[in-house]
Amino acid sequence: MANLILILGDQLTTNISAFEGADPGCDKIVMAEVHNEASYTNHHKKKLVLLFSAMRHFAQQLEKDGWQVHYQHYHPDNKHQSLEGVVSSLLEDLRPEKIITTECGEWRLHKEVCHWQKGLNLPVEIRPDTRFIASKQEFANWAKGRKQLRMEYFYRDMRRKTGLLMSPENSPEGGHWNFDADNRRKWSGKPPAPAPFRVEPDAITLDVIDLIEQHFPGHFGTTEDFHFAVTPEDAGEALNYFIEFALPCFGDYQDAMSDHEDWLFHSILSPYINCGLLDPLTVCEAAARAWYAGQAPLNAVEGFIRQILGWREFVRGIYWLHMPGYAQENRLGNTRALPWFYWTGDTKMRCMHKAIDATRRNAYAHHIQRLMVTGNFALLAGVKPEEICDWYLAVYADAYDWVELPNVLGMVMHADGGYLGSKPYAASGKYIQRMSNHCANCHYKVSKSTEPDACPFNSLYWHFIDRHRADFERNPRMSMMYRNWDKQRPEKREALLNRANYLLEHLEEL
Ligand code: FAD
Ligand code: DLZ
Repeated sequence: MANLILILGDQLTTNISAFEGADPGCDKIVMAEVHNEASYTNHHKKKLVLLFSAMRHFAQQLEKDGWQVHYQHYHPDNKHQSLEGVVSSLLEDLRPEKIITTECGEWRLHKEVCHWQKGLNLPVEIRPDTRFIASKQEFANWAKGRKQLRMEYFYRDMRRKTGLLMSPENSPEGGHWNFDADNRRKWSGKPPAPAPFRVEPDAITLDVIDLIEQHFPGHFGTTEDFHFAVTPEDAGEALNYFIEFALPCFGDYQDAMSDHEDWLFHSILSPYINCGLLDPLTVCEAAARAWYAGQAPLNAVEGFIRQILGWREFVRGIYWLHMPGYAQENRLGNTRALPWFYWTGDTKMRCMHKAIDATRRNAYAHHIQRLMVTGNFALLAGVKPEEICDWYLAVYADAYDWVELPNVLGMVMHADGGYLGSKPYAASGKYIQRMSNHCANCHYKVSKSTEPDACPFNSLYWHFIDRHRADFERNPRMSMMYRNWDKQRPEKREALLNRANYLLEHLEEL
């Protein structure tokens, strides 16, 4: 008897476990564009275009390859607006023996699918997502008994497991596990950054753009200049393009920001890796080959591989180990609402304006913008984790709860009490000045702290340090900050706190 195989919008590959043992002659594939998934957050319009178009291309390819596919195109009047509704509507006609699916990336949907078997009165086989390098159990075993988790040690295990950048003697290539110290250069415009890889929209993508414009007008961002890949072939070309043109400088300028360049030397591959168009291990192997072939230096290649083999796997492990409780964490007791300018980019702070405006146009901002600009500001201002997490989940083409939540709640907001990261990434305007040219074009003066035109990051930084003394004073990585704060004259400290209090009361006006 036939099985019904459900493929989700972020599972767009036949290498997904749900396909294992499937028979094109008898099993039926179901894919559906549904309101519930398209609107559980205010998804960026470009993310909706990317996913619906990639889903349609994938379904078309499956049909060409001889699979029977039931595909629901989005329409607000569709009878079934949830995945369960679509699946249940097929059962009477198809009478499958069971439903097969690969586990969802997000707790929200996973919880629902786990109840389907009872509701649909049919076996539902949920298979593990083998696209990840470490299984959930493997990560849980590694984490067992550790009070704090450190990505670096997990990453070394993943290097050993995959053999990536390991010498024949099983030691790290180049003699070190990590070349991060070499990866902190400011970018002055040279060498020029490559333009992002572009795919011009085909007829399917153009149809989807019209659909999103018509039915999702209130969603964040714009569909203008959509140039993402929507097929595995084009995503593979995006990978080749990155390896050839950006990877050689990826390491040097990994932490840099620019007033004139949105993408710098980043790969822009996360939207594809996360929805199944690219396989994470294949991406790492391609980067490693570039080093062995002498096409890119080790600091770049190791730094890039660490992001995927280390950070990406690490945050996913933490997510599944601690959900659903993790989403409720707020150890710094933040209560402030997210300022409205996160949705408009309408702020005189140049770095914030640039990061949010790029996000609105591109559904993309690179890591340092997310961490040290929009994230840092939310941390310093004491924004409620729930509100800033909702923002990050909505605005990026690569955003899914399993990767967004640990990055925002753990890495940026330190709301898990330091479980994911050993210290908060709090920084004053000096850091932004050191790594970018934003400050030269800013309304605020990074050299000032207490005056009306002083950079808000400066006094907010000291306010953060002061108000969280009990949380961080004994953290060895923070003690120097407290010594510096205590060394300042009392009048200076008071002026800084007064200025920060004023800013906190007038956040919307910044
Ligand atoms: P590159 O800089 O070229 O890095 C290469 C790859 O490494 C990325 O494609 C990605 O797959 C992986 N990677 C790098 N850093 C991380 C990380 N911290 N966690 C997981 N994977 C990583 N990444 C997402 O995929 N989805 C998110 O929703 C997301 N939200 C984030 C929110 C915040 C506050 C922060 C600080 C980081 C977030 N990241 C997220 C991680 C990272 O910023 C993005 O993966 C990266 O910017 C994507 O751009 P890129 O493909 O050009 O990455
Ligand atoms: C993100 C997303 C969107 C916007 N739309 C759909 C959809 O219509 N149909 C679908 O199957 N998947 C969609 N997705 C991806 C799911 O939200 C994703 O599979 C879950 O969040 C689990 O990671």
